[in-house]
Amino acid sequence: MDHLNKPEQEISESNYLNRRDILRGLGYGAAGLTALSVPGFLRGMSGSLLLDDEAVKEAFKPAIGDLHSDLFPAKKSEAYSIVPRTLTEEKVASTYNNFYEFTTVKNRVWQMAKGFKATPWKIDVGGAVEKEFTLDLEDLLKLAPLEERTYRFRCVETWAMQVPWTGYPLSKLIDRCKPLGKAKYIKFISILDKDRLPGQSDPQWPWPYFEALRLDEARHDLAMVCVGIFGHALPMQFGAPWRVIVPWKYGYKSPKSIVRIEFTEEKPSTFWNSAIPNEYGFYSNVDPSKPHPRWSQAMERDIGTGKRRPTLLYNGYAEQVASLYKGDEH
Ligand SMILES: Nc1nc2c(c(=O)[nH]1)N[C@H]1C(S)=C(S)[C@@H](COP(=O)(O)O)O[C@H]1N2
Ligand SMILES: [Mo]
Repeated sequence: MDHLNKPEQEISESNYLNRRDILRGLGYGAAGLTALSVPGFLRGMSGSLLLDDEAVKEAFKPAIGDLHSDLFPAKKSEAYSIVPRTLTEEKVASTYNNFYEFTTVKNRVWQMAKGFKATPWKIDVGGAVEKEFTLDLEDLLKLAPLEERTYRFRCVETWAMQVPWTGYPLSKLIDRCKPLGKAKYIKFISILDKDRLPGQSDPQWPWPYFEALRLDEARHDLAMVCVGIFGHALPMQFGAPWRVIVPWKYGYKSPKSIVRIEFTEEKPSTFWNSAIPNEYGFYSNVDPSKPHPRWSQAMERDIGTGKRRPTLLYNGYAEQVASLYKGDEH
């Protein structure tokens, strides 16, 4: 695997994360590794490479246990089952995550999330809706037929993968929420639970995680309510019991473990935009021609093969979504 030895420029959404935090996170002391070796070492190590099969199976366990296991695996979507690339292996995708509520160290998220119970779960719906109400997990899972869709996924940090998500179009959930005609945006708020989420003790972040979409983006057929991956309900590291998946945008626009939805007339702020406004905008559509202030977006790295390839405009979904945007909306 060529990426194992390749020293790379350190790419991280969190600009304050320093080398000592990384080493501590990996369980190493400060001695022994040279500064140059660290970023390459971290990048190349998907975690799974060092794990035996038994340990990795822990990473595949649904955070809702056996509940509703009869709904999985769901039927493959005819429209979205083919990806012109190799599917990312489950053990790779399940051990390389961004979920800052647990830790900023990607290959440790799954271990810290192990045993986290995502039941019971409630979702409050509010803001510009006919009537505020609360959904439970069963309502959410049965709101529309589940299907499996294989999408490309691209983090703003330049890593990328291809995985089969299970869920249904977000538009079905929006319809169920009955937003008022004046609603223009949908906002998602993730779980807040300092006792169970160690990352939320870090005061540098505006907890809880929150994200938003323009309502017409959210209603696009590609945008998904996601409740499963690789044919089973979501393990915690993927944002159990449900998250949103928006495959043409950078990964941070796909919020995990959502407990509240709000409809608004004004454009909401978002977690990353409020934390580091000059680096993360609202639209955040994947675009190889628009560099991040600290790195190029021209190329991406596949976490399965370690290979680099050119980034695709709208992450390869330009044909479907380009018409949603005017020139300045990136
Ligand atoms: N609640 C919450 N949602 C989140 C994040 C997070 O830290 N917290 N990270 C985001 C980022 S930066 C990415 S790239 C994706 C990663 O999704 P994955 O770990 O399932 O691949 O989740 C996004 N959703
Ligand atoms: Mo990301």
